[in-house]
Amino acid sequence: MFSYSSYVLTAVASLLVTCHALCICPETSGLPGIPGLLQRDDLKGQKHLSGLPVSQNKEPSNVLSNLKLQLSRLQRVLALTGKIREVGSKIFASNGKAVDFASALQSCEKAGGTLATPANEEENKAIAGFVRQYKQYAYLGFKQCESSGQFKHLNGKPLNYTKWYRYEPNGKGKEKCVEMYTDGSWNDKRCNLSRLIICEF
Ligand code: MMA
Ligand code: CA
Repeated sequence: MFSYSSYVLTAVASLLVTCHALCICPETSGLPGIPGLLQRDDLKGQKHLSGLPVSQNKEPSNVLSNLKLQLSRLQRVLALTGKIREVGSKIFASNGKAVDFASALQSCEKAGGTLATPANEEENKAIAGFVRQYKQYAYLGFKQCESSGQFKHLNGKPLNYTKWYRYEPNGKGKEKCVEMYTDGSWNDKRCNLSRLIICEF
């Protein structure tokens, strides 16, 4: 389990506590209309998040927009603290641990994701950010196909973006996994080494 899962739970719990305090106060605080403070739209209606049954919820769309805003705040916290990097619709995350390829994949899948699989330069750069952050080469979500010897995505699809280091891949069938170097370039490598876990969600 990633360490930031408990971090997220703590953050959500503290948001609920904060919400409870902030939702009760504005109506009685005598501080109406302070822009960006107590009357912020994203704080209105949060009473619904603090424990009332859903059946008593009179403002479902307000609750949904509050949830989106709170989720976006959490994403910005996680990005600020270096826990996640977002590119397009993908979120990359690492727990800073290094294990062999099969265990890395297992960890990502257990968390509901898969190994980081760069599909373009921007994604590759985001992943390389973790490699530099943790000073550990990382396994990527590619594997050498037994029959063709070609490197493929774990779902079997061919690569349409590559970032091989010069003269790579050179493993002649003995290096069936792919590691990322600090500069973001790739090397085919044996699968039984300890490499950084970076997942995508
Ligand atoms: C190592 C190993 C290979 C890589 C070469 C590059 C000697 O083998 O990491 O995968 O291609 O270094 O020199
Ligand atoms: Ca190699």
